[in-house]
Amino acid sequence: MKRLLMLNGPNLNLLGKREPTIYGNSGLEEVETELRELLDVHGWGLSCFQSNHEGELIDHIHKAEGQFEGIIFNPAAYTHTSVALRDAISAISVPVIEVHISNVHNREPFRRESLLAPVCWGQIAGLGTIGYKVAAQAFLEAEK
Ligand code: CA2
Repeated sequence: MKRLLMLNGPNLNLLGKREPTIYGNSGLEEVETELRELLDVHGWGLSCFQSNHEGELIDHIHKAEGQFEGIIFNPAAYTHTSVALRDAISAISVPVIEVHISNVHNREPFRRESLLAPVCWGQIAGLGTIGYKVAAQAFLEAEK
């Protein structure tokens, strides 16, 4: 069975509980359920992992090699800081789509820079949690 991995970085466990004007009302579990439903229609599986710890995210990226068709990754604040996550993505052959719920381009200037985007297949920002589904659609289309 073809499978995707959804990874979410620090503080995204608070999704739907705080700052709804920026990040919306849906919780992470709801996002995971909707994504699983979408993939299920196409006979694909989904694994999900959220962590507030950089090393745990790196471990999951390493373990994804050979296991998944793609990774949907919201690295949260690590997007703007983590050379280690960039190196982990570079070290695997599984394609990664970077997803941001908010429009990182109309917020503070430091959010405009992603250290990870240059080593990802693509980047989606500003579509709210719909962005995760758009990323899944891209992987489905690419595998047709
Ligand atoms: O827009 C995004 O998805 C971000 O990756 C979210 C990060 C932020 O640092 C990035 O610049 C853009 C922050 C995640 C914090 O998530 C929260 C969710 C609900 C309430 C509070 C924080």
